Amino acid sequence: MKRIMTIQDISCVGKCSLTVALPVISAAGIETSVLPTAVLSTHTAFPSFTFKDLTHEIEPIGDTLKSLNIDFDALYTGYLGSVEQVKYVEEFIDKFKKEDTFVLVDPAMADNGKMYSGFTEDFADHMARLCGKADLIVPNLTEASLMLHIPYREKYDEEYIKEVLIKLTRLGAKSAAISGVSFNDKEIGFYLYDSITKEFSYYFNEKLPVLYHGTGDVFASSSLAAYMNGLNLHASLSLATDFTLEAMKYTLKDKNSRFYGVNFEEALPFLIEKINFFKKDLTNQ
Ligand code: PXL
Repeated sequence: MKRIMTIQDISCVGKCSLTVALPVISAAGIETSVLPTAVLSTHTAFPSFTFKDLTHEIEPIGDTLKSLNIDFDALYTGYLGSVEQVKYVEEFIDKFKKEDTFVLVDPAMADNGKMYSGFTEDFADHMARLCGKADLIVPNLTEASLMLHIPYREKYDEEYIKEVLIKLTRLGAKSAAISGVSFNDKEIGFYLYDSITKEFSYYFNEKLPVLYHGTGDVFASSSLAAYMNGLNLHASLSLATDFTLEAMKYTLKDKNSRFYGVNFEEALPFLIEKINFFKKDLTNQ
């Protein structure tokens, strides 16, 4: 069984970070170890929340796991609460990354042209440094713009997205995928660039007329869940796009749906079915 380590906060209520990564990746048959970087009462889009910082647990937890010879097939970082936390997470990656360890960095810190509550813009420079350690980064266009110090644009074309992707990989990541790319009212998806092969690829699916919190975490977690099951990067990100849409559709359908997260739980059978279908295909090849 593959084992991954995910490093991000745990928000008691408001589905995001660890409360998304742990169920999604575990359900896909991957042992999911967690390193909670902070405990919050809710995510930071609520009007008030508590924040218990666990920054100083990162180093001793890492040292102890290392001394026990525990290792991971992938390291996945998401929302991190401070500059100091980013530094400790970088050290954790240095400690555990081997040649074949896959590192996914989701620089979760902003959306729709704005930083999440509590961050100053210089935080993006530290996230950009962390992105340099990754095999794959999955920023949205707001996060990409902040890390590259370019103005955020709501309207753009394919050439612009390609330019941004090349700049993103210059931060040091092998591949970059911009999530939430949309060139029209009907479709939304990702645009991927592999800096080793210099290849671009993309995938789009239906764009719903709603925005939900936590879709980035659903997308990143399911991408890793698929990738750890042997799908290639493009197929993993495409399946994650479909799964995120499926979760959003369940949320829309539910008259009592919460404003603070998507109904990924009911969409999990869809994800697992698709992963199993791909795996059967892979073993038949
Ligand atoms: O979904 C990203 C995220 C994760 N964790 C916390 C957040 C957010 C976004 O606002 O506040 C604590």
